[in-house]
Amino acid sequence: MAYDPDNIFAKILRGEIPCKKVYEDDHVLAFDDVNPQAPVHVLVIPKGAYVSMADFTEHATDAEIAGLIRAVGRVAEELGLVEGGWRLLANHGRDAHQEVMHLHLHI
Ligand code: DGP
Repeated sequence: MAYDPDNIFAKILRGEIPCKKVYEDDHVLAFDDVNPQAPVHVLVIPKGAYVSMADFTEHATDAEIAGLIRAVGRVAEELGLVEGGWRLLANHGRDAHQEVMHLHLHI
């Protein structure tokens, strides 16, 4: 599937739609999910244009991949989740009900 630059998370990255930011660096943006399924529900997204984990793992640079994974650990730490525990989830494609076609990891 081709990347659609008008997906909601692309608009958030461009600042065209607001978000409640919890973390940002050169590679990622993390923000509160608009429809939280847990007391803490944050989405971590790469800044690059990747539809899914398959797209990301095939085409992203090593620096982008390391940046995303490191950011996940950092966000969990900064949100105080490490001691109590937390879950990391990515919905991939139609059968997993991926709604937004820009890779996002749910914390
Ligand atoms: P998924 O099914 O994995 O594609 O989940 C998409 C998530 O994105 C869902 O939990 C709701 C969230 N979401 C959708 N639109 C927006 C938005 O405009 N802002 C924010 N913060 N989250 C959104």
